[in-house]
Amino acid sequence: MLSDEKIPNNVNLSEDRRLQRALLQWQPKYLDWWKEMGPEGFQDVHQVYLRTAIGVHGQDWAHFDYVKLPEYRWGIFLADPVPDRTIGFGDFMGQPVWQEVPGEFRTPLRRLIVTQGDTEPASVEQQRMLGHSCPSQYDLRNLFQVNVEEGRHLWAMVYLLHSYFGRDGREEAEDLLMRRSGNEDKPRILGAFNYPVTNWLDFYMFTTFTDRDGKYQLLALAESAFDPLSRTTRFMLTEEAHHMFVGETGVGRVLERSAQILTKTKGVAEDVRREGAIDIPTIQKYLNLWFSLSLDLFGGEISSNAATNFAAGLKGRAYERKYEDHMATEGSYPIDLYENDAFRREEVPQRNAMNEMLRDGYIEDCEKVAARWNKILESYGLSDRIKLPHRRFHRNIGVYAGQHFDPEGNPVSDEDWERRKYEWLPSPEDTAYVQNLGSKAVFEPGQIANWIAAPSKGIDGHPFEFEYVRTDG
Ligand code: BYC
Repeated sequence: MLSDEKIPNNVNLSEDRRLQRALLQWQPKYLDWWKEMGPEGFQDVHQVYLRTAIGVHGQDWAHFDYVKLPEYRWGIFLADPVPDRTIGFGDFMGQPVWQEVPGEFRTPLRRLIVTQGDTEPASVEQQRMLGHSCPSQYDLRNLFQVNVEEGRHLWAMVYLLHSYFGRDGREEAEDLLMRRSGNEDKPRILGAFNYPVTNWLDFYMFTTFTDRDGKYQLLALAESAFDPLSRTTRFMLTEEAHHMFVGETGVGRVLERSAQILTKTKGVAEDVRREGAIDIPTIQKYLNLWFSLSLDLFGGEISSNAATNFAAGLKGRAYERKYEDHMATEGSYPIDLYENDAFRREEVPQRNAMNEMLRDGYIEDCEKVAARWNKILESYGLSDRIKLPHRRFHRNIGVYAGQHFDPEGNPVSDEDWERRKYEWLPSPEDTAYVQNLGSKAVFEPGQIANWIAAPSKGIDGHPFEFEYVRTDG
């Protein structure tokens, strides 16, 4: 029986019988989905040392304990309301925020919530086989932590759909469990969430770059005039930070292992592979892949959807307060188009360029990550550096889709692209190599695969050697 105790929450679930009933009907379907599409092979006997959200305040918002994955307590938490909060941007700027959905914005708001919600189960589906190739117990635990929290983020969006969108919302909540990442007939909504994540380098890049899109989209939704969406996404950001930590430190440790080998052999990329680790040029190709896939998640550079969402107060910009002009009705934003073999700068009305502005902040954030990775290489005395590709590189959405650019952003012909693409993106051989490293999965506490450096510390004050995953009996 679903009760307050069974769904940890701070939304007075026990006092809302209608919502309780709706969630009661959805919960078993969610669990069926989790058992079918969640981490493969780790559902029954494994107990995982996991963080579970139990509130939204200070240090006490989560607690750590061993739990079997299907028994994780997925809860519903909203950040505390901001007293007298008013709308911070768009046509309704200064008016009180909404506690209900205005009829005229029902469809676009539902669409935003569904799109956000769809990414959460998608990522769990993409990562479901990774447990079998893990480089350490510590990493295995982090994978599952990310997975259960994406599950909780799905709950967060389903809570909004059930609470505020009536029958349509309930139907959408069901559909969120029906689509499948990479399935041709019923794919997930956004491109990157249908792309296979088949090895741990994919996973670390995904959690660095794709989860970071999550950060920026959640920041933009946290500005929403629809207060329940704002409060829900604000709390989701707390969990998102750990996912990006897993990604950034994961890639950092792969780079570090490479650097250790290069300094030892005073050698070249081939030595790294000969020693069974991942060479820097291959790491760069995976970076190019996941950064570009994630750039697409911001939508088109010139977007009337984005303009409508901003005007209506549904979705703002990340850190909206840092802007002086919250109306964005005047002035323009320059976008470089490539047409008839030449670049042409188009001045786009600001509201139509909201996706691009959000992407700018994201790229700036990613630059900082790349700089921190390069510090690792520098600390080993290496001159090798990794670099973000240009925003035009390998794009499938927006004004650069259907054209080819190299990682510096220079146009390349279709023929040159075909000839050179595996200089820039993982080739089938690269993928086979990286994939094969996972055939020697490491499950013993304190052990680490040869292709990655151990982390500098463990989780929740425990050392790396701690038994983060144990089996019954
Ligand atoms: N793939 O006006 P446009 C996360 C569609 S990640 C496929 O250019 P718009 C997480 C678009 O739907 C964060 N289709 O863009 C991370 C539209 O279709 P319709 C997820 C795409 O609408 C890791 C058409 O192209 N949250 O949380 O302004 C693990 C024209 O669209 C794509 C959100 O995305 C694409 N990449 O912006 C777990 C926030 N891009 O209407 C979780 C909510 C665009 O013509 N979503 N299209 O049929 C949004 O704000 C917007 O939907 C988007 C698109 C920013 C995604």
